[in-house]
Amino acid sequence: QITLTIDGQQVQARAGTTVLEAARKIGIRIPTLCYLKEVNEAGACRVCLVEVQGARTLQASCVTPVAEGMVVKTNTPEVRQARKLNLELIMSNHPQECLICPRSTNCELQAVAAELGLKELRFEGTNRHYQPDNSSPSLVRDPRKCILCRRCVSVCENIQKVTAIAPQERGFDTVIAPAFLASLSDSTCVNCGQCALVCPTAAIVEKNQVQEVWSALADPAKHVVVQTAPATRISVGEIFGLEPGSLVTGKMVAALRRLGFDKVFDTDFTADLTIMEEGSELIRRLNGKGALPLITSCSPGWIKFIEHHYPDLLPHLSTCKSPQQMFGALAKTYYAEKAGLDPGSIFVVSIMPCTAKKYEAGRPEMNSSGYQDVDVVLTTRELGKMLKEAGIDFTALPEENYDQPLGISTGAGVIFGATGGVMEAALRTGYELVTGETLASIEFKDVRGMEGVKEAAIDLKGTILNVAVAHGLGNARELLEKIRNGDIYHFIEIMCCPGGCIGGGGQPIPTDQETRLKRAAGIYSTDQSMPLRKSHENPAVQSLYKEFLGEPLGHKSHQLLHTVYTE
Ligand code: HC0
Repeated sequence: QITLTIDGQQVQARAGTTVLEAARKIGIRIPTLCYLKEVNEAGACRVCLVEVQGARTLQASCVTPVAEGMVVKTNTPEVRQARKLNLELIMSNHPQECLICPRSTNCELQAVAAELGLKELRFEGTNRHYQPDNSSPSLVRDPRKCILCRRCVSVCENIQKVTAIAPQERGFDTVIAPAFLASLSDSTCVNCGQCALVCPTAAIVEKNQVQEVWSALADPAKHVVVQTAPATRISVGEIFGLEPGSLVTGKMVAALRRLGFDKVFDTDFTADLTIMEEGSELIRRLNGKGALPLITSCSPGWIKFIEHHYPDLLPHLSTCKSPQQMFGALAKTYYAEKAGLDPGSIFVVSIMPCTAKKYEAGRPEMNSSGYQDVDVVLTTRELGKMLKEAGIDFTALPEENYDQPLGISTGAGVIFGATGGVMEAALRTGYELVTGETLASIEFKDVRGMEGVKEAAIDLKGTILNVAVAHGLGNARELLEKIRNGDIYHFIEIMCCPGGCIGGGGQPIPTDQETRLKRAAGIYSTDQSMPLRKSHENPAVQSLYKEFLGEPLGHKSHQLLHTVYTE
């Protein structure tokens, strides 16, 4: 332990702690912009300056380690003035568009400017000449709003290990962009949106498709249905001031009805269906038909990643489409038939915690209904914007139920939203299908939690199933290298984003580790509260097979619910 003094208070901190962290420990808030704990600790923005006795200049507290006997002042006239000056310089070439900016009221630059009491902008810098990049189906990059904090670069390079963007050019021309200033759509970007999640401003945001949904809702010729992803029900409340992890399924359903959707359905229904199809596929592969390990295929950022970086492992991917896409295909076939609707008039909207789902919906494989299966994907954040625009008082809404039959689900469908959830849901069903016995304890805690790669050996009454789970593409790389090196696994879950979909790139901002943990806790307690917790017990899924699909991996399933990803 090291003892230092900050603003006259003695603080004890572990060696290696920064002055910023030590100050936070005793309730002293130092403003930051580029700092992102354990992801981007670069000292680039210089708004966290403090005075350290004996040092020649003011120090960036986010990169200054504590030292024995150190005396720090965080609130002197010099410190305040220097922070303001640095902020003014950052803002000198930042567009003054706060009123119409997509991050307005949730912008860290705006918040720090208010916090520091900035009252005038004395400098006029050269506005950056780079134009917004609209090429991606998921994200919009606007270099004019970039403050060069490098958070997006760090998360893309160190957490996702994709490195699609990096600083290009020099000096005033410096811009964060793909190599050779290529567009995002021409890069290895997997559309995960982790950059948008950590961007302090609106330099990278999701591609906003709210207007397309307003137009569909206003079109009397369209029957507009909506599906909600597992991880949206425990996060959308945050936009309305609730704690992360607060379960607001009923209010979300009510809100979607108020917006005018004709039917409000649940992606959890097709998550249960995915387990039926993928579980059967696993059993088939264990019987020698197809490559092992089987790897899950429901996370579209992960799919793009394997296509770019590990094409040799593509035969391991499950042929199952994601629950989002299974839903789209069934909405325009099974549901259309049941409801007596022309599938061409059905407009399918998804509410997803994910930016890559926008890209997935537009992939050429995703039209097995004869139409584009999912028409528009909105992120959790975009749903929040729609609800605010419509003047809906979210927290005051009553709890309502999903429409049937595509709104019936089990706890197994809900846990898809957290890392390890798809695996656990598959094990709950797989165990019973393989052994013919009822599981005594249905919770597989070895595959839960935030450890980067989780492994477990599951005993299916004599047959040992080696399973592994990775979340975040950096961790996925680690696991894929093990497969290439010959480590033996039977079944693997990979989710693109840290924490799984609860940490998706379309989730409310901020999404930090504390938030992810709270959202995961919300997911697991929702599962516990559900009357049915195993996918094969979902009565609506059972009816779907009886009335329409036949059997898992049957002809119709093959046609509507499966695909093959190629290089
Ligand atoms: Fe997910 Fe999904 S669990 S990817 O994270 O499998 O986005 O929430 O909707 O499709 O169900 C996201 C979340 C989904 C899908 C499901 C899967």
